[in-house]
Amino acid sequence: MIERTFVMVKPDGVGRRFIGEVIGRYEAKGLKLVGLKMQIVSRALAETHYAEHRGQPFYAGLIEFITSGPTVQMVWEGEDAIAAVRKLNGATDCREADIGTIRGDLGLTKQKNIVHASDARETAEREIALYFQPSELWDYPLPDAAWLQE
Ligand code: 3AN
Repeated sequence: MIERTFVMVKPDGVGRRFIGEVIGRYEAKGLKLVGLKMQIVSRALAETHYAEHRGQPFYAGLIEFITSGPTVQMVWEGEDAIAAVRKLNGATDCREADIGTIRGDLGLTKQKNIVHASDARETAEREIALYFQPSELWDYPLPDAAWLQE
């Protein structure tokens, strides 16, 4: 099923010049970019985004890290896009992520793991709405669409 997912290139990914690398991997897979912006995430927005992790030992560090520098927000669309992006990203801890994935190829730690992506339909809807207005999402045809859906 065609679905949309939210992705963020975290401050380490921006700082290490991996914006293009990340976008390139999703594009090569066949996903379609339908939203894109760059910002330093405010503490309030970060706390809303990561509300489910409040109380975890890594929570304070996570908020500190995610607000520490510019980040890139994206919405990607495609056949089973949520699972596709998470497979491309690899396991949360870069040390356990398979080689061939973004985290497995490019990262060394659990917190500085380059990208965030939604893990389910409801999360994707919530995160897209948190970072994008409907008018910032673009519906446009791509000529190869027929090759990229079930
Ligand atoms: P994912 O981003 O793979 O869905 P989550 O949702 O479990 O991972 O965790 C959200 C973010 O919190 C991760 N991207 C990672 O940066 C950070 N995180 C999760 N667990 C830890 C941990 N044990 N130590 C440090 N950071 C963590």
